[in-house]
Amino acid sequence: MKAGDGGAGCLSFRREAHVPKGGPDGGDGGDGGSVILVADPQKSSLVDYRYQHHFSAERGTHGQGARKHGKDGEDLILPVPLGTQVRALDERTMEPVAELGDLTRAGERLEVARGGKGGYGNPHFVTSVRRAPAFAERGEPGKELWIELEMKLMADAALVGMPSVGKSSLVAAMSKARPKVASYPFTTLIPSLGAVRTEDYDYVVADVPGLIEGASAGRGLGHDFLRHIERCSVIVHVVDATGGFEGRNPVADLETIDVELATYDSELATRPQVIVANKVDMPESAQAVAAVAAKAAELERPFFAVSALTGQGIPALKQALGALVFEERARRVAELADAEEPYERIWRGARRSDEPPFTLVREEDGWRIGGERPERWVVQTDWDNDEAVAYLQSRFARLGIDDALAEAGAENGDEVRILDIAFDYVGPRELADDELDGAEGRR
Ligand SMILES: Nc1nc2c(ncn2[C@@H]2O[C@H](COP(=O)(O)OP(=O)(O)OP(=O)(O)O)[C@@H](O)[C@H]2O)c(=O)[nH]1
Ligand SMILES: [Mg+2]
Repeated sequence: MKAGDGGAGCLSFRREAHVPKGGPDGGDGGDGGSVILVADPQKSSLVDYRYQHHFSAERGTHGQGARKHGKDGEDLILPVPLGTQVRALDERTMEPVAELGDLTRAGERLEVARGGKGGYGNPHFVTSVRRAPAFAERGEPGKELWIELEMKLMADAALVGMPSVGKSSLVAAMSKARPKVASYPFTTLIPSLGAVRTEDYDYVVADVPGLIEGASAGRGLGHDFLRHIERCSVIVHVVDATGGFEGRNPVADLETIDVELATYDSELATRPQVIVANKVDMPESAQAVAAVAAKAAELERPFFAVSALTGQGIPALKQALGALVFEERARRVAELADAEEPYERIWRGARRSDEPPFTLVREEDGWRIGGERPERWVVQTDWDNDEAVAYLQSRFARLGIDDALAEAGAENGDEVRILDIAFDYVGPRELADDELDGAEGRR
């Protein structure tokens, strides 16, 4: 991914017949476009990125005379399916080195490579004593990096409920998946996914490890798995119509789990939910089925009585759940189209706001300066222009780099490096007035 370079600021002075000594009037360079990934519910795979591997955003154009600013480059927007994980790769080893993001919500955006800032034109460097600055800034190069995209399968519907109610058995009954099923609680340790197919619908269900009272506070295996439910558009709430282990009351269980979901995230309480009473093959289930059905009616939620063991009621559940999932998908697409501001998250690199303005490291035969600002200043300096270089030195001094070097024991003639540029250290010096009176503008 290559973001657009910033355009160069312009070095120019007004020239008109009746103005003998025109003032500086170089325009600023435009900012380069960024490369942005966006989660698109209409994409179902990463096939667009299988054969094309290089993507770049537009560069900003250069500033011109008469204070004409350059144009900003267009961002490059790359659609990816929901459930795409994004990692930065080391450019030599191609091994992942950082998680950049996880695009799970329709419209979620991730800026993976930021466009370079445009350089300032020479009017920005006017001070009381430097009336005619004969330099301008170069544009900042756009960020460039290799990334890896991985599409994690995301479930449309999550099966939740107390342990041993038969969630994994239901995944097995609805799909070709064969998750582990056993008669003791907490058999499922990580969610298992099953692809459900009916004549009309394709969708994915996941079972979730059994939830218990207090799950939202981290009891049982709860907490980690409630996260998975957040991603699903429909909740399938499963209860055991036999009372199951410990001879439970399915209606009370239903209420308990609802409270846990709502406590974890109040939005989960409004998520479309269907209620499934499982194990209706067992004769003792009849009374509980009627009670759960009544509760479902009261809550105005669709209700299904099924048996994962015999398959009774499973085709009807698959069909109705498919219709609901597709309805939800359509609703989310429409919602996205209406959204004024798409849900946006921007990755701003590993830098933190409380980071020091620069770093100073002793190297074997010299010193190395790092940091976002000094590095950007260096790449934006026109090294063929002495005045620009002098201005850069004054910027360093103002940032405190000279003092830090002196304090660290730098000696005259030591080499000081920033990126791939090396300077000779010339010892502490007094700042001239015009150096203190700098035009920093937005930087
Ligand atoms: N009779 C009967 N038994 C069932 C049915 N569904 C599941 N079971 C049994 O119930 C027990 C628990 O089933 P699982 O599918 O492992 O339950 P789970 O909800 O996934 O359990 P955890 O993963 O531990 O939360 C097993 O012994 C299953 O054989 C059913 O429809 N009828
Ligand atoms: Mg299970």
